[in-house]
Amino acid sequence: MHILYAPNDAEAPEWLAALSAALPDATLSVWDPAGPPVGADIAIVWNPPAEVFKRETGLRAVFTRGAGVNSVLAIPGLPADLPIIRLEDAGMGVQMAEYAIHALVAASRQFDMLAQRQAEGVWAEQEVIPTLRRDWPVGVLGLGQLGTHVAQAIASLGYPVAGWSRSPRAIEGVQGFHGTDALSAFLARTRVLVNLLPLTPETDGILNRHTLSQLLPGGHLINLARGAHLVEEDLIPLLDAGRLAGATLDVFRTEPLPAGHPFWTHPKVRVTPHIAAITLREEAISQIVTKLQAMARGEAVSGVVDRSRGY
Ligand code: NDP
Ligand code: OXD
Repeated sequence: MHILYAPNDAEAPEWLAALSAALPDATLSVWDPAGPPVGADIAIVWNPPAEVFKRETGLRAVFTRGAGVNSVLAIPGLPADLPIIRLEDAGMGVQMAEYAIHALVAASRQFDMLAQRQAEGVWAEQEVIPTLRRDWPVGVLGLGQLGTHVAQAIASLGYPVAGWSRSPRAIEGVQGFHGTDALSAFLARTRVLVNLLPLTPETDGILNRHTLSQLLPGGHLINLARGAHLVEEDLIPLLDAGRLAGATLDVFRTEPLPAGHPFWTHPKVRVTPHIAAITLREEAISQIVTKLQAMARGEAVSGVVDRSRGY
């Protein structure tokens, strides 16, 4: 087996060392944009250039170093029958739950307001009102590997939680909505909206003036999936008009978020640099190696992207 690791980045030496320890018989290469084809049959990629697929014509499977596959599927000329296998949770679900809960309780427990009062040197005890969880219904867009983890973690704190998926999903403690026809009903019962959808032609721009206006009063948006889900120019007018109370954004149409972008300084927007769930090398390699070993035994593996759905 010849594995090509194709982000030629600072992490490459650690990935190669760990892969070599787990698969001592494998040949390993790092992508060299100026080099010749290496004859790889497996690639591990993250935001790969199209040249990887033009040059390495013997690939029989591609693993992604993350959960989202939109950047790989967008590559022109990606061979139609090449299996793309993505990370499934691999330690990201718990990170997403931590992030979503942090953003949720910053609003529901008034921690954002209290940080402001600290900056002013004000003891704000009289301003704090008890949190009634029923006043903070949470809706999770996407009930896959990560959305399910987030929905269950928030439900365990006693918040009313609903989720929206393409097909019906039965998750204990989570009210299920599915399909385009159910989106409005899902939004209308939601105050805090957490986005964990994959980016596909159907979900591109799904967070827009029309959909966000359907949230309950005092709504918050927590976008943890992809920047292109949000129509960025729609958000600030909704915040300024008081139609939304806040937004916590981890992902952006252009990353890094350009200097001078209004999100950097808007008082109702929290920005983090695409870190909601970081790929954990040990978990990721263990998952990939387990799947490679299963494939070598001729077994089917999970996490193979359905190209017709786009995720
Ligand atoms: P999954 O593929 O496991 O889950 C996707 C979910 O979205 C499924 O429930 C699916 O429905 C639902 N869905 C897809 N299309 C639609 C649609 N058109 N209408 C309604 N529901 C839809 O993905 P993951 O949970 O593993 O990851 C989600 C996303 O999180 C990734 O694609 C990536 O973009 C993002 N991400 C962001 C990170 C960050 O650090 N910010 C880190 C990791 C991931 P169904 O269940 O019916 O199939
Ligand atoms: C991912 C990501 O999709 O890091 O894994 O965004």
